[in-house]
Amino acid sequence: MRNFTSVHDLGDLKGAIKEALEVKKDRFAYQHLGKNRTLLMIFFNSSLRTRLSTQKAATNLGMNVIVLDVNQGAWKLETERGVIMDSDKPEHLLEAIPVMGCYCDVIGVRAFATFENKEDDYSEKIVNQFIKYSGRPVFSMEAATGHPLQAFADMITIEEHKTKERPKVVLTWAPHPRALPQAVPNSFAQWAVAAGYEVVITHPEGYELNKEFTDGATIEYDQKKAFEGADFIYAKNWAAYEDPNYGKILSTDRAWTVDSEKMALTDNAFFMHCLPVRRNMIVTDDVIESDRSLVIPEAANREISAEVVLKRILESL
Ligand code: AN0
Ligand code: CP
Repeated sequence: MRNFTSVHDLGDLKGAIKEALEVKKDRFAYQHLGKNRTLLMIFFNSSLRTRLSTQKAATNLGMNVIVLDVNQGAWKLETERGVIMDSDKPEHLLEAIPVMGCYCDVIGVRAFATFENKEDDYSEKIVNQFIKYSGRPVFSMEAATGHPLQAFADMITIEEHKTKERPKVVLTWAPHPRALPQAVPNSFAQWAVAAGYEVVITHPEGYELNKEFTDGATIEYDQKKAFEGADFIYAKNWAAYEDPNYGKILSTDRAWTVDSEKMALTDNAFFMHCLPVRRNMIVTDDVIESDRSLVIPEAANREISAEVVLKRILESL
């Protein structure tokens, strides 16, 4: 595997999850793969888990790691070709990317949707320029339309906790005060369908996601009905996808907050969220603190998903 931006890059998902569970048993078994190899992690946006877990995974594999926060200490980057660069951005991405490629063997990129232009976001303009111009294998650390390292960690976590062959997995929208990308719900829906689960998505009207990612899932606008008999509840906020409201907040209705009353409708479901989470907006304190909450195991599995992805990229060099 050279690049990793989507579930399609992994090939057989079941096989990849199996490989992840093997890596988890002995995460230092592949140190030889990363010797004298350098990972460069580029962040256009903030991060706690991705930053720490990916660096940990790389060091498990014997790699050296460099981290660049583009907005803290690097030159501000122009991303549009053809502009007269007389603004506050002294450097163009078209020079910066190949320069970055000179100093490393693998590049991880975090570049969220900006919500300024839907076409630019959904064509993954930034990550695709890294793939095209860096000369290095590139993997997504959450791009405009997907967060595959998170979805991979979530699938590992579900496999570790499920008690049925085909659990009912519910992705629920929940309120949040700021407009958040569709990357996490897009990937979660797509990967959960690919994993063979029964996938139900519930959200207020107007929050429909891009069908390319939700194909194979059922949409249920009644949140309580969706929760009935669920084995896993995955909460996430996202801003509207459909035009003319792309990137907009249509609701902050706290009737959609996940609480213990709604969890009681499920089949003793586990609660999941990728973090960071706003308590008592997305989920109440008691639900996230309950013994059915998987938020910490999910975060722990980010080290494993990143290690499998880096391992496969290193094997291809
Ligand atoms: C980001 C998002 O919703 O995509 C990152 C989640 C992993 N969350 C925030 O910006 C709060
Ligand atoms: N879940 C996740 O990607 O967290 P960070 O934004 O902190 O990296």
